[in-house]
Amino acid sequence: MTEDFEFDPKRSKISAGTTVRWTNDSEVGHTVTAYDGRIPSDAAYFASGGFGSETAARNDISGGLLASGDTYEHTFEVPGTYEYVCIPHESSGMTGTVIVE
Ligand SMILES: [Cu+2]
Repeated sequence: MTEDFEFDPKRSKISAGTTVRWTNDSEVGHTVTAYDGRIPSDAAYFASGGFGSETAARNDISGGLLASGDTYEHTFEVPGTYEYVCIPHESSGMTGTVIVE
């Protein structure tokens, strides 16, 4: 059983080429939104809803929401550190980190 406002695990370490799948196992909507500038400079931006930038994701929060039971996947090709956030719960500290080796 996990809390409603956190990514679990909050921090994960994976190998390049790994696909990560986030599943919303809570009853409220969440986003997975990469922070612009907090991913490797040559890495592809990622966000639930398919947005091309953090700004675009923030301008359409509902478009990025994962409902209860929804999943979002991203394949990490470029080594480095990636930080991301759930936009509606940013103030609750709902952030996560993926380290790609
Ligand atoms: Cu959230």
